[in-house]
Amino acid sequence: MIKSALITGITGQDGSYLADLLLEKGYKVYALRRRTSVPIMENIQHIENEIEFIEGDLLDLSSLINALKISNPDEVYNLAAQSFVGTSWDQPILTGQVTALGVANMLEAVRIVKPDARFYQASSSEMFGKVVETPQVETTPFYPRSPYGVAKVYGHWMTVNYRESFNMFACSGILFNHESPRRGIEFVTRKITNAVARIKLGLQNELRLGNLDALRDWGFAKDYVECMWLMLQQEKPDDYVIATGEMHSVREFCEIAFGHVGLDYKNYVVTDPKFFRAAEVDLLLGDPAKAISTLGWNPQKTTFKELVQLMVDEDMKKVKQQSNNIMSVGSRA
Ligand code: NDP
Ligand code: GDR
Repeated sequence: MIKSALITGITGQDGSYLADLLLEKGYKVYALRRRTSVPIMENIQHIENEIEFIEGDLLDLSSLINALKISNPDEVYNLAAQSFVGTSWDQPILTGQVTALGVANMLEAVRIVKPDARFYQASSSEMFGKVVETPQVETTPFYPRSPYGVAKVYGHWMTVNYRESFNMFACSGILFNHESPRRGIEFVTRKITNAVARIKLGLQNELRLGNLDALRDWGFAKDYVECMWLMLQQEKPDDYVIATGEMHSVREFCEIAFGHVGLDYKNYVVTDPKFFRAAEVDLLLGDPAKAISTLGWNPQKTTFKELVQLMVDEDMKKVKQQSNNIMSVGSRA
C-alpha cells in the first residue's frame, strides 16, 4: 500500500527536505501551496514534478478542507507558519493568525475530513523563551519572548488538546534551531554564510548583525525532518524535543564560517542595534534524550562545524553562479 502525506509549508526549508525524504520512502506527496504572484520554487525545483500541489492558505479553512479531501492523507505535516521571530513584532496579528490560529484551522480540517490521519505540528524551542531550566525537556515550562513564540505555544497546546479531546494521532515536535543551505536568507546562520561568500568573492565589505552572544542549539535540517516522520510511525502519539544537546554562540558561528574561507570575522562583522530583538532569547539548549530512546534518533549525524562549513560551501557555489550569470547577461547587453 502506497502511503500518502499532505505537507504545508512546502516551499520553506523543512517542507522541501521532508518532501525529499517522503518521496525517497515511496510516499505519494501532496503539498499545500499559497498563490504568489511569482512562484517561490528555489527549494523544490528538483522535485516539482513529483509533488501534487493543492492551492490553499492556512488562513482559509475551506481551502484546507479541500486539500484534505483531495489528498485523503495517511499523514499530515503542518510546517507552514510566519516563522521569522523578528517579523513577529512588526506583524503580531498576522503571526497570530497564521502561526497560532492556522494550526486550529488545520486541526479542524483534519478532524472534519480525515480524523484518523496522523498529524504533526511544527512546534518550537522559542516556546521556552526565557528559560526556567537548562537543558530544556518536554516538561520544561514555556515562557515565550516574542509574538511568534506565543503563537507557537497556542499551536502546541491545541495539538495536545485535539489528541486528548478527539483521540487524534496528533504529535508536537519541539524542534530547536535547524539550518541548511535551504534556510531563508534573513535567519542569522544563512545571513552569515551568504555574507561570507559575498565578502570572499569581493561583492560585499561588511556584515551587520545584532546580538553576537545569543546561544543556540543548532542542528542540520535534513537530519531533523527524519524525526518528524519517526514521530508519526510510533504506536502512540506524543511530543518530543529535537535538539543536538550542544550550544554555540552567533560569534562562534561567525568565527567558523569566516575561518573556513581563510578570513577573520572580526575584520568584517559590525554590530548594528537595528538587528537586536525587542526581547531576546539569550540561550536555548535542548535535551533530546526522549527522542533518542523512543525514536532511536541520532542527534549528532552532522556536527556543528560540518553544518557551518557545508552552508558556506553551498553559498560559495551559489554566489559564484549568480555573479557568473550577471556577467554573462552583461557581456550580451
Ligand atoms: P520557513 O519560513 O522556511 O517556511 C515557512 C513555510 O510556511 C513556507 O512554505 C511558507 O510559504 C509557508 N506559509 C507561510 N504562511 C502561510 C500561510 N498563511 N498559508 C500557507 N503556507 C504559509 O520555515 P522552516 O521550514 O524553517 O520551518 C518549518 C516550520 O517549523 C515552521 O512552522 C517553523 O515555525 C517551525 N520551526 C522551525 C525551526 C527551524 O529552526 N527552522 C525550529 C522550530 C520550529 P511561502 O513560501 O508561500 O511564504
Ligand atoms: P531564531 O533564529 O530567532 O532563533 O528563530 P534567527 O536565526 O533569526 O536568530 C537566532 C539568534 O541570532 C541572533 N542574531 C540575529 N538574528 C538574525 N535573524 N539576524 C541578525 O542579524 C542577528 N544577529 C544576531 C538573534 O537575536 C537570535 O538570538 C528560528 C526560526 O527558525 C524559528 O521559526 C524557530 O522556531 C526557531 O529558530 C527555533
